[in-house]
This record gives sequence, structure tokens and C-alpha cells, in this order.
Amino acid sequence: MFRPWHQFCLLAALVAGTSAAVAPAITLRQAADPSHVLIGTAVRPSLLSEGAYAATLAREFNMIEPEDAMKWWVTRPNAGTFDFGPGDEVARFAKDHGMKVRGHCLVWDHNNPDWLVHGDFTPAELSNLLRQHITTVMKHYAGQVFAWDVVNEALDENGQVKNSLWYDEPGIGLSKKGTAYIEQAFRWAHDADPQALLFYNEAESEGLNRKSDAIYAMVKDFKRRRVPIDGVGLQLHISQLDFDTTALAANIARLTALGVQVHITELDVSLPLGAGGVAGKDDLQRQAEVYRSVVHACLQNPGCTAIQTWGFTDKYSWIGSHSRGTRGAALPFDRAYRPKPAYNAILQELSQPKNGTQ
Ligand code: 9MR
Repeated sequence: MFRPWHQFCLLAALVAGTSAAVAPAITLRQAADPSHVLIGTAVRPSLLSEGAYAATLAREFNMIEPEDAMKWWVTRPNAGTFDFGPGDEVARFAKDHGMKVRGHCLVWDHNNPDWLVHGDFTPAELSNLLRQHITTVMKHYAGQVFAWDVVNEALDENGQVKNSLWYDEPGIGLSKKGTAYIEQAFRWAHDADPQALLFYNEAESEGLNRKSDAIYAMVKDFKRRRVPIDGVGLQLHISQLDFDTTALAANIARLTALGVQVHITELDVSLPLGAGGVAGKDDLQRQAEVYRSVVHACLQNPGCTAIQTWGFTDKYSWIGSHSRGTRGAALPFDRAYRPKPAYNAILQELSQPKNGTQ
């Protein structure tokens, strides 16, 4: 009888021998199903009508998160109106294909609509707006979105709370009170949908540094005072091929020891691009090893319960425009939806006998 590990070996042989797109013998989600992790990716609703995009997504992942479609600038075209159209498309696709949905994000100081940023609101007005936003969006998606990034990227590289619209410019009435505004957002979120898992999501805090120390201290404080927080999202936008997964594993261990889950939320490994926008062959192999070691670090810890990539095909990734075309090739599938070495490394890790099926 073929078990996932044997099927993987068959796939590896197939992929090694051809550059054509192959339908894998076992997919990422099939390999992940028997383990404790969900395997997810960020998606753009406008691409769900592209056949290869939708087919690859449905075949490989059991969790999706809208890359932008649940952010303020999409959901709040103006103060009085909510637009759930794009987010609903993502939720519908997930339902049709037996996937879970992660929501992203309710409180962030980036990409907010102009009417909000330049509205000259008082702290009391902003507080009302934020509470209404969290409540309305979470109630709309209750039962559809199982976990939310409630607050995104609120800390600076020194672990200090960033100056922001929500904190102190002018803030919601809790300026100069450290993480109090974050706590308030989590309390409103819990009231809105008590079933949803509530995450704090952060960048460049995957290893051990001042920012991850501050997250650890905040979560410890929140747990002690019973502030409703269920998890920490570690983004993992990686640009170094010598990425240190020992520190990642140590950070996952200390966070989960506090009784919260860890989700890897925005994994990608960008590479320098040469002439013609192509990444080097050696870099693609090294990239695969980074993916492998990140997946390994998560699988080692029962409290690390989801691994999500920030997109899945090199055809569509934020890295290209962000780096003005100098970097890219960051995801597990190439621009033609062919699995890359990174894909094979993830699949191999997910298929390891230790994950309970062999
Ligand atoms: O990939 C996202 C891009 O399409 C948006 O323009 C941008 C601003 O909203 O956000 C990008 O996603 C970010 C995520 O929401 C939070 N962590 C960093 C991600 C990459 O910038």
C-alpha cells in the first residue's frame, strides 16, 4: 500500500526527471493532513478566476488568507460603508474546497483608507471607529474565519510600541500606555467572536532579538492577566540564505510554553535575480533548504500549528514590486506553476514518518 512517504519518493523521482508541470502523487495538504499543522497561503481574490491559480491552490493548501482583501482599505471604502465582496470570495473558495480561512488584519498603521488617516478624528471618535470595525468585520466572518491577526506590526525593532494612528497619532485614548491599545483591540475582538483564535502578527521577530523579547513579555503579561490572546504569528519574510532556524525554534519554544499557538504566517524566501529576472540554480537549492528547515522547526513543536506562505507562485508576489524587480523567485511554485526545489523540500518534511502516518 502507498503511504505518503512512499508517494513522496515517487514524486521526487518524477520531478527530478522533468521540467514539465506534474500533478504531484501526493500534495502538500495530503501530506499535512495527518500532522498537527495546517498548510496555507495568502491569496488574491482577483486571481481565483485564473484556472492554474485556482487549481494549484485547491490541490495543495488546506488554509488560505486574503493577502489584502480583509484590510481596512478594501473593507472600509468610507466611514459608513463596509465592502465584504472580495473577502467573501476568499471565504467562498475556502468553503468549496474544504479549507480554513485566516483573517488579516484588523489593526495596522499601514494601508488604511485616506478618509481614516486624514480624518482628523479625536481619540474618542477613533476608538468608536475601531471598535465598530473589529465588531462588524468579525461578526460578518464569524464561523468562516477561524483565526484573526487582530493587531499587525505594532512594535519597532527595539521592541517599543510604534507611533501610529491607533497608538498616539492621536490614538484611541491609550497613548503613552504601552501595549494597552493592543490589549483593548484583543478584548473587542474576543467580544465580537468568542470562537475565533486571536493572534498578534509581527515581522522580523522570528528569532531572538529585542522585538521578539518584547512580544514574549507582552504575551506573558496578557496571559497572566487573562487578556484573550491565542497565538503569535511569525511572518518570516526571509532574504538571507543563511537564516538561523535554531533561534526560530527557540522562539517558538518560549512562546508556546506560555500557552499560545504559533503560526508561521507570511513565509517567503526572496532571491537576487540575474539578467532576465531569473534566480541562480544554486540559490534555488539553498532556498529549498531554508524552506525545509523552517517547516522542520514548526513540525518539531506541537504548539506550532500552521505554516503559511505569502503567495505560492512566483508569478504573483509582493517581492517583485517591493524590490523594483531586483529580487524575487521567493515562493514554492515557479511562474508556470511548476513545483520548485522549495516545494519538494516542504513536501518531504511534511511527509516525514515522524508526523504520524507511517
Ligand atoms: O503583500 C501585501 C501587498 O499586496 C500590500 O500592498 C501591502 C500593503 O497592504 O501588504 C503586503 O502584505 C504585508 C502584510 O499585510 C503584513 N506583513 C508584511 C507584508 C508584506 O509587505
